[in-house]
Amino acid sequence: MGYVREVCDYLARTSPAQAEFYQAAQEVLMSLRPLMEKYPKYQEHKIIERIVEPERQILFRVNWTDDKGEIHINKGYRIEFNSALGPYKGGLRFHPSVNAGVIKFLGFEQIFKNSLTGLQIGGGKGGSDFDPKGKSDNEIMRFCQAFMSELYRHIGATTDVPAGDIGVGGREIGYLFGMYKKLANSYEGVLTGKSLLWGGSLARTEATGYGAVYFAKYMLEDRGETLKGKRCVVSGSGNVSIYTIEKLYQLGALPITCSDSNGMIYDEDGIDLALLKELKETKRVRLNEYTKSRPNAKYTPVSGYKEGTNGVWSIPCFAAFPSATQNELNAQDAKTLLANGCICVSEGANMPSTPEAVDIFVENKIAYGPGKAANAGGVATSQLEMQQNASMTNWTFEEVDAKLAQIMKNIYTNASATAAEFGDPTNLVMGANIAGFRKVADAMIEQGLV
Ligand code: NDP
Ligand code: 2IT
Repeated sequence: MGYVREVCDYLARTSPAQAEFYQAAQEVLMSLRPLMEKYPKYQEHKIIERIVEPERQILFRVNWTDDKGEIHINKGYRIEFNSALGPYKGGLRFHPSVNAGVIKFLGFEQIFKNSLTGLQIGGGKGGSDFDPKGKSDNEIMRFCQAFMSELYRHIGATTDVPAGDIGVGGREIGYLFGMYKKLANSYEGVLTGKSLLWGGSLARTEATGYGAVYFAKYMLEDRGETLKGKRCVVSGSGNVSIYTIEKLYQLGALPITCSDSNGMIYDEDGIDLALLKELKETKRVRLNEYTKSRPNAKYTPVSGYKEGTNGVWSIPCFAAFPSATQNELNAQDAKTLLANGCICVSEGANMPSTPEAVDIFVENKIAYGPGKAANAGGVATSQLEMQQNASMTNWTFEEVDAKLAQIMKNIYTNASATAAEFGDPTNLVMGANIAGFRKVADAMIEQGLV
């Protein structure tokens, strides 16, 4: 069908230089072809043309002063992509690589991910090109306050509910919430990922990583396999990676790698989780510090990776958990993983595999869980936080974790049943894209042209 090319050409012409957004859009649109052929209503209502266009894009200036009093200017973004299923929901990313195309790709993915959770949440994303690395606590606070001094007028517990993403964790959510409360004069569940002292949900911190491992578990169960006793490789060393590693241990697997943007750790005895948490959550230092306490582990800087590859994916494993960032796993990495016997890839990060790598996983029919399905546990648990805030109750860790596991199971069942319905049962890329899209599209049709 020519419409995929037409829409992609239209996007390239009207929103130039947004490579990550075209990549995300193209993958979804390609997957939708069997659905579009079977149900002409989506074309009649121009759902594709409408869904690729954000409902609202907010771009703003953020000025702040560093500890020396010097003035800095950053770009702020909040892209409110689609509200057919509920208030806009999605994280904020603070990283120097952030631009409109990155936020649009993340917001676009979020629409379908949020739909897959089965909960009432629309899709949005935001952030800034601010670089939190090396900043003092006071600088982080001043930046978050400056960022919120504009964002507060656009968000609210029933309109748009941001959360964390790369560079935004519990500390940043605290400063953002404090400023929102002051400016809006309202104490409400306007952000998720809050502290347990003031409205946060137990298990939200753990949810994305735990969810990605649950997703792998359900994919493997269907194939008569388990993670028990299996070597697993994980990239990144932030929120998603740490709790992926924690859940892997709980299920009896052996996570042997982690990484940051400077290099990777290979610890064949298993990553020392307590040490990793101390380095990354408490001390906030670089990963090369790990070998000071674990001399038997091996640290390889990025310059030591084989050219054009990510070193993490060269370590033989049974299952891989990309948990750092977009396009961190390319075709060569995918081939290496398969050649070394990897049969499962569950994406904690958003769009970590390049399109060529995705094709290799799908063609080889491995248990491949694309990000919008496998990492949906984070946003799902954010919605559980919203539910608790709205009803002024608090659930136990076990209650939230059990709901998370059930949601991940439902997502897997829905994606695989939809893949089977459209003739390719192991293709969870198609299954997740069609299942996520179909619900949003039907809601848009029912709600009229708004
Ligand atoms: P964190 O900021 O906690 O950690 C990010 C990790 O990824 C760090 O180890 C970081 O290394 C590494 N990283 C980031 N950017 C790059 C890059 N350009 N190149 C190499 N390494 C990089 O973020 P999260 O763990 O929250 O997020 C990780 C991924 O998971 C992202 O794709 C995010 O969108 C996705 N995600 C997060 C959810 C959440 O609830 N937090 C929910 C669903 C998906 P360094 O410190 O060197 O930058
Ligand atoms: O990509 C994501 O799903 C997130 N960063 C979490 C979003 C959320 O609202 O919890």
